[in-house]
Amino acid sequence: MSHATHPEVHVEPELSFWRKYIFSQDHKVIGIQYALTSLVMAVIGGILAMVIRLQLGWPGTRWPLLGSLFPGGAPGGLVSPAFYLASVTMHGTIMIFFVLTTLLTGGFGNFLIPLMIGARDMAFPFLNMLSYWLYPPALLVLLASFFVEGGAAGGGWTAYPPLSALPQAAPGSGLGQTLWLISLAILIVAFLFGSLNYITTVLQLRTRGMSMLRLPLTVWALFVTALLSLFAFPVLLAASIMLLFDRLGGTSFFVPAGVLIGSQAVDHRGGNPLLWQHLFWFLGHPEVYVLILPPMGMVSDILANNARKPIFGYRFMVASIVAIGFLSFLVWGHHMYVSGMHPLLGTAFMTTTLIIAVPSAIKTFNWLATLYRGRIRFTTPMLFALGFLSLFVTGGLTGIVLGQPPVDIYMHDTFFVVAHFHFVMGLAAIFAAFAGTYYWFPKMFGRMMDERLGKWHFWLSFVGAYATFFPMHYLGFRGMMRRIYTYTLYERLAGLQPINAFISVAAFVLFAAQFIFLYNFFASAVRGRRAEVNPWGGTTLEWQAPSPPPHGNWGPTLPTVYRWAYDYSPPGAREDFLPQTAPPVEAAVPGDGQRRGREGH
Ligand code: HEM
Ligand SMILES: [Cu+2]
Repeated sequence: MSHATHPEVHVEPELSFWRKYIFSQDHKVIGIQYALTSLVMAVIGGILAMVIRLQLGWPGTRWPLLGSLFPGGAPGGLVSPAFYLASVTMHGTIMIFFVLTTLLTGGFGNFLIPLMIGARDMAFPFLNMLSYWLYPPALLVLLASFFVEGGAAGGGWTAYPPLSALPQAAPGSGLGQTLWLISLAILIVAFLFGSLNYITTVLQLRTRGMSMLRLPLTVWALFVTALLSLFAFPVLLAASIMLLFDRLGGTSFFVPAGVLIGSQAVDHRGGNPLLWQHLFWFLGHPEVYVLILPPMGMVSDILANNARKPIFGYRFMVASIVAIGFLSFLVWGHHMYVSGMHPLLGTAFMTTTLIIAVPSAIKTFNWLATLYRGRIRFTTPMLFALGFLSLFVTGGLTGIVLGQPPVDIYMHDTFFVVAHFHFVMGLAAIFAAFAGTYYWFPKMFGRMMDERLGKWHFWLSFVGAYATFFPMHYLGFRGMMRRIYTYTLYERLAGLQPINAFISVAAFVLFAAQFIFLYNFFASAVRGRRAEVNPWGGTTLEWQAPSPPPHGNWGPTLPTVYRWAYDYSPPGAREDFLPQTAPPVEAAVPGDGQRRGREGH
């Protein structure tokens, strides 16, 4: 559909409750469904993190409350080894696939893309509804695995064979692992439906005047993210199905001959576990960018809005997003330096890994330049966006350290890696998601979130995040491994217990602080202060729609775009911003010539 032929009037029949809120085809409802379901999963993933921290802080201690919460996993209050490994695996799986991916693309992507490009909905609303409705079955299958014989999968979120391929290998290799694979396969189909929608919508449904180089960076980031998902996820889908065949169908894609369990030889031959590692990380590294590109986009818009300045280096920002997206397919081998790869190949992956740091650094410097001499408003969304910046830089720097094979061979699978990816991916992405929630909440629910609670939430989370994860670098230097049940059994690691206890206490504070957010979120949705249409003085199109926007988003006519998304503090304008819909004449005042230069976008 070309831009000029949008249906201008769109009469909506009155919908039943079911069609309106449950089986809805409205991108905003689907976005909120995705976000709320992700929130439930985040609570479950968080509880599992607390289980992990209880065991690591005080290995071998009995916690009566834990015993009554998880009678199977922690009989008598003592976390069992199998339940510990299942907690680690499910925490990682849930947080990466069922919280961050679903929240950022399914939640923010759905809600924001049509609004920010001036469309009435996604290109394929029915497919969009299907995408969401694959998510609950996937998560039910995943959570059901806690209750089956042997418990949930225990082989890590990376599911390396042979542990994940041989049902008899360990308790967590049984039915739990099969359900894990099935669940992931269902969820990947949901992601693919979503990606097709986001890509088509951005390419086809932009309103009049919204050229690609006038898109807000949030949309650029979500667009490239959708391309990454589309190219990367099918590889994991195929690999998961192959692994299911190995487990259930007698094939040997990933299991070599001669594996012994106890003294029993397994009946497999000819496979290679490294094949899984390649397939997994061919998805896995792009996946980490699926989780960080949308935050980069959202933070760009929130920083510019709260600094009241145009984003610095817009075209470089776009180019960096595209470059990161492309390069993310060429670096997966940096997860496999210890797999016995040829040193020359290791050097090649090191080189691509260091190159990908360049566009990330460009973005970081552009954000700093955007802040420079801005009239900064320290709103809650802004605090979380600044928090993102800090966490992303902290985690990014250790990425450069880990990218060197000689260093990584020592650090691999230690807590140094845990610290790295929690900063750069987990924390940074979650802080950006909080920034986005506080920022777009008024558009989602027509009410404001409480700023005072928001600031408490921010400071406790920010200090809690550093207190929890920063000391993990040191644990890694000391050689403490990841995914270890009782490190105190090793004499050289026993002395690390006090630091681990400190980390656990900090983690409990961090966890508790999130209840401030939950309270603020639900209380504000019901009785927060009513939001104006454009409470933050934003330039982008969503701030022109009513709060919350009706089904179809816009009145009888679609908005028309005349300028880029960053006309903050334009010289000579009446207000300190010009929305993208402001026609050039409105600003025909002294100083106009200067601004025109930027309108070329
Ligand atoms: C400057 C950019 C980055 C570099 C150079 C880098 C480098 C690395 C390296 C070399 C490892 C492997 C360490 C090991 O397993 O021993 C690693 C692990 C990891 N990185 Fe990064 N990284 C960067 C950015 C990111 C970003 C942006 C994310 C996510 C948004 C991310 C998420 C992860 C995750 C999840 C792991 C752990 C994988 C596992 O379970 O083994 N990294 N990183
Ligand atoms: Cu990677």
